[in-house]
Amino acid sequence: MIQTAFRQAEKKYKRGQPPDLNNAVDLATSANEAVRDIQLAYDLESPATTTFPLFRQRRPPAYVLRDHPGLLLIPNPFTDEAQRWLARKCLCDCPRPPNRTNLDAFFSLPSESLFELAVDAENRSQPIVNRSQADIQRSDVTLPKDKFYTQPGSPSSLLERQRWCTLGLQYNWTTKEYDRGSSPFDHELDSLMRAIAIAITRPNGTSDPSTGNEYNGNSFASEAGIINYYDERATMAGHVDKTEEKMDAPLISLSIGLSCVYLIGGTTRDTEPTPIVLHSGDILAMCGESRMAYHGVPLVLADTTPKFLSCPNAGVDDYAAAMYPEWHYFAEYLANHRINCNARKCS
Ligand SMILES: O=C(O)CCC(=O)C(=O)O
Repeated sequence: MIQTAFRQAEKKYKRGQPPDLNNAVDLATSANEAVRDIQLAYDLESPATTTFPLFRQRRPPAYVLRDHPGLLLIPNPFTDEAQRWLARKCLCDCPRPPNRTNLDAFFSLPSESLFELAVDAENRSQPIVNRSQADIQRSDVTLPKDKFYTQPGSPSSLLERQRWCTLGLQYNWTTKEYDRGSSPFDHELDSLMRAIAIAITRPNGTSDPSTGNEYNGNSFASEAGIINYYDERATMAGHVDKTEEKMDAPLISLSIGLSCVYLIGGTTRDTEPTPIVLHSGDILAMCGESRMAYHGVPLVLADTTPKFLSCPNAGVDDYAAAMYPEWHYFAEYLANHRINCNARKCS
């Protein structure tokens, strides 16, 4: 069987132990010929919905991949507090009804997130959320829906099996369409995505269309999104996101926790993809023609979560101290997981 160039690259990274990152674009380690500097034409402004600064700079360094016009990268522009806040959003606020997760088909899940339930179960004396003892008992286990799963799952065992959660318009993985009706998209997360969409509008200004993003970010709204949860062995196969009715708006994607190798190819699997190492806090935006490109994650890189996220005492000296009295639980999760949170405009 003939293997496509994309498949070959996926195999190379899945097999490589230790991984060979020599040809990968890694903006944290060196300048790379595969990318070109671009100037953001608009400020990256912290939205009014958050009470602390999300970004370290208004005009952070930004790049476009030379071989993939429209594939824009902003290496971690976030404050440490913002990354902790994002982790909390992705673990506690978003993966709960009416948003769906991969576990919904098999288990009757309670209204709290599995992360909160797992923490409560371990730490009865100081619950992360204020719930009555009766609530905690009830949500101690989650009931199987199907005879295939005969045992109830404990929150912590199910948390390890939580792979994705859908936001806003709920994506139906069977029909590969968005279901009618929608859950509200987290307002603060949407404000953040809008701020990014505005900042990446026509980088270098109108005289340089070669960056590949002509979209006016003021028109952006997060209508659908996915949060992907990767453990150290998890991968995402190459695919194109093309369910959205209109593809002219950027797909904005954020990484938290472990680094990974991300492959970006062309409109068929025959194009050899460019490997990019994505780190915690990096913003990647698929704009213009790159929006139709095959992409995937063949490898998560162990032991790469920054200390301020993986250290149990992180946050004690800053704003996060009040918000995250139970930070060590987040730290434990983030030390060996990557979270990707992405947003799309569909209409
Ligand atoms: O995890 C990533 O960075 C990519 C996620 C992705 O491609 C998707 O959700 O469609």
